[in-house]
Amino acid sequence: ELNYPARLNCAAELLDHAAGARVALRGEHASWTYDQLRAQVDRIAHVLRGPLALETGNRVLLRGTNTPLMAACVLAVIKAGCIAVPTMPLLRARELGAIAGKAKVDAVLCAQSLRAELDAVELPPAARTRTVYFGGAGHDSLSPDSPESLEALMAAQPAQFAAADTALDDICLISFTSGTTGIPKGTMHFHRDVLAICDCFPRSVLGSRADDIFIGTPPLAFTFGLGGLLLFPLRVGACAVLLEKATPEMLLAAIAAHRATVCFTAPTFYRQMAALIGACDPASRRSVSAGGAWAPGFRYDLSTLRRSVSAGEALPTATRDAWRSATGLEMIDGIGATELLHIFISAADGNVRPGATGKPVPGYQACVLDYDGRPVGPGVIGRLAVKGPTGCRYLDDPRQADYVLDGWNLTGDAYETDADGYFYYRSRTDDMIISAGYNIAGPEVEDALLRHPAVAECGVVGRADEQRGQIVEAHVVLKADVVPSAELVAQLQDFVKSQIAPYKYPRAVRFLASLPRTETGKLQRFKLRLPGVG
Ligand code: 3SK
Repeated sequence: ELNYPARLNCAAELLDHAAGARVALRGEHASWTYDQLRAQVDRIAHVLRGPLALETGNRVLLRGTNTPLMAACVLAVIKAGCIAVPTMPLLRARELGAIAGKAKVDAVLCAQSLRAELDAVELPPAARTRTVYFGGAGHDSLSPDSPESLEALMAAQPAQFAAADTALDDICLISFTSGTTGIPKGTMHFHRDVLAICDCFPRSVLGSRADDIFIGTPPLAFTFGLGGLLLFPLRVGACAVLLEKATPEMLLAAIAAHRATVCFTAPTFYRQMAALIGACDPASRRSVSAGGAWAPGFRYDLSTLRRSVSAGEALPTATRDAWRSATGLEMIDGIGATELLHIFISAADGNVRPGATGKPVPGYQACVLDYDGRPVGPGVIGRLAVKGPTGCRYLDDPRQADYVLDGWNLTGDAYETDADGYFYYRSRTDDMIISAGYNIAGPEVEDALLRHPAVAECGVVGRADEQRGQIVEAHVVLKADVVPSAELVAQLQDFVKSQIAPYKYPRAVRFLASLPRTETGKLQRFKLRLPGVG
């Protein structure tokens, strides 16, 4: 049971309990204790309420990579009683403009390194005059007394700010998702939602602790990253390492350098990291796999890592297996949604069952419904419905009525349960391929293809077909040095037939240089379905 006081400011709650001298955030250029983070947040909150003249409930667009200052901006907006509207760093001017307009933002805090795209946006006039920049370096930095410089404005402010007196169900965050369809939706979340996600998955599945060092790749603008790399660590007084950019190799090196204990990233990253570890000297790799001490000469010391969380996309069993054999770690898979803020089905340790995402995270309920909204039993694929302390509230969007039915959130995922109550992801509801009367889940075919040594990445969709209604079409990215050929197509088809029911094999196979993905790494299958693709 989650009980929060009627008057609640979640940013103050997260910041105010941890021991001041402990390190809260480590970035590439700054490392802050809890006391230092609080002081930065408070100065920014003063800037918002003072020089920028914002009022409670005003909306502030945030644009920045994962840095301590960006994290402080998010917390400051909320502590000041305003509403944070974080945006993904790679968004272009047109997308930023659509978000700024839809959210009717009143101000903007933007990283200096990302300002070029923002400067091309037509912002609401009040927001344009209240746009400030932070975090430049070298020739990129603003002069220390520029009225546009957040740091210059902060320097004139006191280091203590009394948190705005907000209610537990005041909105503090509007998180945008373009989902896999490309049309952005704003999801609104309360102060109590922010604490609820910290008090559900991290407590009952992850088991986060004050001595943890969190690390990972999802942007703070994606609620997967906001939770895993800022809110969850703060809730237990732990430390988070914020990486401005990371390749799989850089993440492995950073885990080792920071002695990280908890990693949050997406399945494709784990797959690539497992491949890099696999390429190391096998003798030294074995000592890491045994969960033991780091072997000298081994390139990546992962001996401190105790938790690896995968979400943002379905986890292929092949990837789970590859990560386990490379590191000895059992991955914690989870499904979350921007609409529900964070992970609501997951499993860890002895509760992991092969192929299953897990069970509802304590605090959440889940069931599988047929297309008439009736619950179906184990072994039947249907629509996932979820209920819990967080839920979908779209900002001014008719799609609200499709998402929430009788208090249940219909996430758009096709799931199946087993007799023990485990939930198995099958596909997005609109990714089910119906071919000659067979229901085929694209991700199952993808998992089979990923086991072939020539395949680096793949996406499987249905393509309209006169005879079969649809056929299974695989879009395959080959590993470096593998040459596409008709023989390879036949080999891949035979391989899939040897792994899963033969009627599921891809009748069409196309080779691509890369797959279309959202900024959060989700495969955009709708793009693979466009005419002329492949
Ligand atoms: O979108 C997702 O898949 C997700 C996963 C975990 C936590 C949060 C989100 C939005």
